[in-house]
Amino acid sequence: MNPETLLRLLKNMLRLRHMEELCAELYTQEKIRGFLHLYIGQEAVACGVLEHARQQDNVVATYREHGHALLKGITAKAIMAEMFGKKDGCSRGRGGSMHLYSAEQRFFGGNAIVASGLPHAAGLALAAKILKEDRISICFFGDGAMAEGEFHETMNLAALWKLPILFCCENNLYAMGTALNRYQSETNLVKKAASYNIPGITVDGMNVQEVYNKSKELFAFIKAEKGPFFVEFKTYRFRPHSMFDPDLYRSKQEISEWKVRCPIENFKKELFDKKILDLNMLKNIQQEIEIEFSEAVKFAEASEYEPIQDLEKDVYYENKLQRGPAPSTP
Ligand SMILES: Cc1ncc(C[n+]2csc(CCOP(=O)(O)OP(=O)(O)O)c2C)c(N)n1
Ligand SMILES: [Mg+2]
Repeated sequence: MNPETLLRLLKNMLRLRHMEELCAELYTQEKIRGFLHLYIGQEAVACGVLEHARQQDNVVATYREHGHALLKGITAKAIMAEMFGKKDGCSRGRGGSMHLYSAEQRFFGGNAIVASGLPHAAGLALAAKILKEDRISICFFGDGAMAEGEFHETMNLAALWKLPILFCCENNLYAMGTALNRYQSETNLVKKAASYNIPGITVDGMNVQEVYNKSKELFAFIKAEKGPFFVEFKTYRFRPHSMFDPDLYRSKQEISEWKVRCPIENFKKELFDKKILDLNMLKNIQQEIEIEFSEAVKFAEASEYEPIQDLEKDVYYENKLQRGPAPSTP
C-alpha cells in the first residue's frame, strides 16, 4: 500500500472519530435530538471497505451510519444539518441521525429497522444486473440483523440470482444488550452465509489494512460477476448502543481489553514507527478535520427548520372524511 493510501485511511478514521465525538457533545447540548448511535471503535471497517467504493456503487447501511455516509460523499455540512433536523440536511431534516440519505451519492440510508437495508441492497443490485450497469451494492449490517427473516430471504435470492452484493456484517458481538451467543444458535456467521451457497470470510475489523486488503479482493471477485460475497468483520463499539443505554451487560474489563485494540491508535503507532507519519503531519491532519467539522456545525446552526406549513408536504395519506362514508354492505 502506498503512503498516500495509508495516510488517507488514517485521516478518514480520524474524521469519523472526530465527527462522532462532536455529535455526542452536541447531543448533551440538546442540539441533536432523537436517537443517536455512535460508531466509535468500528471505524476501520467503513474506512477500509469504502476506500474501494466507486461513485456509481450503491451503499446501504444501518442507523450507525454517519461515517459510511460521509465516506460515500455526503458532505459534513449536509450530515450535520440533518443531525440538527434542519432543512439543508441531506434528508431535508426529515430523517435525522438514523436516516441519512443521498440518491445523488448513491447512499441509500440510514435504515432504522434492523435488517431492512438487506432487501433494499438486493433490489439495487438486481436493478444493476437487469440494466447491465456496472455497479455493485455494498451492504453494511450488524450481527443482530442475521437473526431476522429479511437476512435469510435476501441471502437466498442474492445467491440464486447471482447478484453483485458485498454483504458486510459488522459483528460487534452484541445486538443492543444481548450477546451473540444468547440469540444465535450458530455463532459462526460465515456458516450461515455458506448455507445459501454464498462464500464468506472473517476479517479482523480492528485492523484497517487488513480490511482494505481483503475488501480489494472481494470487490474484484464481485466485479468478475462471480456473485455475492459475505464478510464478517470482527469489531467492537467502544460506546453504549445508543445515548440511552446504561451499558450494564458488558464488563468494564471486556471494554478495556477491546480498547487496547483501538483501530486508530495502533495504526497511528505503526505509521509513526515506519516513518510514514510524523507529529507535524498529524497536527495538520487534525487541524483540517477540526475546520471541516466546525464549519459543518456553523452551517447546521445557520440552517432553518422546515416551515410548519410544509408539515404534510410529501406525506401520502387518504382522506377518508372527504371521500364520504363507506358504502353499506349488502
Ligand atoms: C426489526 C427491529 N427489531 C428491533 C429493533 C430494535 N433494535 C434497534 S438496534 C437493535 C440491535 C441491532 O444489533 P446489531 O444488528 O448487532 O447492530 P449494532 O447496533 O450492534 O450495530 C435492535 C434490536 C429494530 N430497530 N428493528
Ligand atoms: Mg451488533
